[in-house]
Amino acid sequence: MHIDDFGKVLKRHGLRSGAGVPCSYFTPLVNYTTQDPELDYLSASSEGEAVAIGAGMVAAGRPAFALMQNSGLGNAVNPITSLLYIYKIPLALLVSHRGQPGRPDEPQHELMGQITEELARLCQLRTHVLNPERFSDELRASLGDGVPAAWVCRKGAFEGGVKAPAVKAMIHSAAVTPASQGEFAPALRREEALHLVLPLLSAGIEHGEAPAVISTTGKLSRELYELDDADHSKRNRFYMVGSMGCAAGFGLGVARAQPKRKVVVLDGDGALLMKLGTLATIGHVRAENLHHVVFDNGAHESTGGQPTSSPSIDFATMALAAGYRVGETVSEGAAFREAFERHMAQPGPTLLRMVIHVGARADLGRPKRTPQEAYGWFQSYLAGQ
Ligand SMILES: Cc1ncc(C[n+]2csc(CCOP(=O)(O)OP(=O)(O)O)c2C)c(N)n1
Repeated sequence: MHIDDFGKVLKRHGLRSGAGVPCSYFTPLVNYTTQDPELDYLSASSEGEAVAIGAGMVAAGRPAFALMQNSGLGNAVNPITSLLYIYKIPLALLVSHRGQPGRPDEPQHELMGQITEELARLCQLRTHVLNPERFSDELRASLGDGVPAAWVCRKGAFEGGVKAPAVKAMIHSAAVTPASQGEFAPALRREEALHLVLPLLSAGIEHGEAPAVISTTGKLSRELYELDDADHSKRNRFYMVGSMGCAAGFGLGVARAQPKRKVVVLDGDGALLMKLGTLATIGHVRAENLHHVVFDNGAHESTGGQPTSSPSIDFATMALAAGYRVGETVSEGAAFREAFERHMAQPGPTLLRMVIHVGARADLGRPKRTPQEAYGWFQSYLAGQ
């Protein structure tokens, strides 16, 4: 299929946004998505991150696609099964088919080549082999039904189009130092720290102007849910219950789709470490409306408190090195509140690391709303309804 014709179909169905990781089968497609000024395409650091970004875009009202090599379908299985599936997010996945049976290819593609379509179907993606004559109808059907779908694209599926621009990497190297330095001893637990910034997470909520708040999976989302008002009606919240590490990518998707809305990502150290590449993606695109907060207890507390490598890592310096405008560490309540407010008042991306104690209430509940209800509320808030 000529890539220009394919692009016309995407646009006809409103798909002007997406993210992905390239495959050589997709050279015409990636050259097209990265160079067409009408498209907002982000180069992701992993396929799972691309799915999270695309899902955030869809949640914020922009139909979106994620493109990947089939080897990367393996990297994306968790966000597909615990983000797209549970929230029924109709992202369009374009998956290349390296290692197609009967066609000689590199050994590393052999097994995934055999199981690509089956894996996509097992993940309950509505799965098609890309056929130019059927693509438009299939896309319309999946968007209409609100189901995530995959198109497996064989070798030679796309042709023509513009060439990739010559890359001349100008590497800038500099020592970066965060404003905050020294030792940080925790004073609060996560729930106490969250409590301090609740008013800032809800400012403007009645007028539809509150930030979009995305909280990472595990106890953080459960605590935020419990702290929110009695009927749990804070519709600007997206309490993630899966897709560990994807809160920041999802937040980036929302931030791209709604550049005038502030987006707050409430992350954990374990989750951030799982998709550390997302720091680079956010920093590279200089997401001005994104504010990243990491509740760092040095542990995977939600699964029993096993240590993470966070104590030997400086997330604030890493964020600065990745292109964030601000990277800062705090550990005390008043400093946290002050820094959070200050970060929200300036252009992002900003990263605030709040060093906290391990510890949570024994009677901590779990979200009572179904994932689809919760997603519907968040989506309708972002749509201004
Ligand atoms: C892909 C994946 N791996 C592992 C888990 C299990 N898991 C759920 S929460 C969690 C710990 C998260 O740690 P962190 O982000 O530091 O947050 P904390 O629990 O300390 O608040 C783990 C390992 C998961 N949900 N998904």
